[in-house]
Amino acid sequence: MTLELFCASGSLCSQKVKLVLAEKNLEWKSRLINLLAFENLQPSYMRLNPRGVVPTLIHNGQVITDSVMIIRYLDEQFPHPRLIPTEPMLREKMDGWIYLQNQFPMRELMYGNYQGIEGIVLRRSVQIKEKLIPKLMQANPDLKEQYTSKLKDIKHWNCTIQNANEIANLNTRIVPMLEILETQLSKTNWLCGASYSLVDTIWTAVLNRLNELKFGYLWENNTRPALSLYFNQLRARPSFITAIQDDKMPLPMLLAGLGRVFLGI
Ligand SMILES: N[C@@H](CCC(=O)N[C@@H](CS)C(=O)NCC(=O)O)C(=O)O
Repeated sequence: MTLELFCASGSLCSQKVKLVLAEKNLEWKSRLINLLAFENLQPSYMRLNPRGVVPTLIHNGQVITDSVMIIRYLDEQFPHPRLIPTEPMLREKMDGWIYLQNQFPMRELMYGNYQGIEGIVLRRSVQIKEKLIPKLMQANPDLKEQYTSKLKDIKHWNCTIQNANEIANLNTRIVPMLEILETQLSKTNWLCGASYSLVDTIWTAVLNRLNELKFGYLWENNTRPALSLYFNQLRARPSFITAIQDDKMPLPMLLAGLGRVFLGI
């Protein structure tokens, strides 16, 4: 049965899933959602994914949302190679790494730190979402609950990224997080020990995003040598090329998104 993935170009959470699909060499069908054109907020998508976010996986008629749930599901269904350790202690360790990543607000960090035109487009898109959702809610009363909680989340997101102090505060949380990684990686090659695991896919996407946001200096030039070596090893994996390096937004989609964000068309 086909694996169908609703995902978005450049989306961190989509990249986590694409990395796992690539590590397992699985065939899958891409259903690209244009976040800049707010396709994730459209009623048909909100019915599939009530939080209106990517990714969403469809497999054997099952709809699975949330990147971590999806990658766990993929590992259960397609255990070659197995990416979740079998040893209970390592599983617990894995959960700890997932928790550490989940409690770090990468979305706010990204939207708050992107510079130049990219930053302007992204921040403006969140402002537009705030105006768009009440209209969508009015036109689709059956989705009132979903849109209400989406709107609450967007308002909070918008407030945070408009507040330079909050973003500066968030930025100060990066180093302690990297220190935890450095301590582990000075002892083991991978985060859960001797073998590459599911959490290494998650941190590939996160470290790559931090690097894109110009925080790579926090591990480069011997600042955190174990983390630097780890990141280079992650980047050298074929999965990195397919899931991240080649993850560019198709031009027509980008133009449609820019038209929507700047001209409202
Ligand atoms: N916890 C969710 C978060 C998903 C998420 O926030 N996705 C982002 C892209 S990385 C998104 O769809 N943003 C659009 C929006 O919230 O409007 C997961 O891991 O799947």
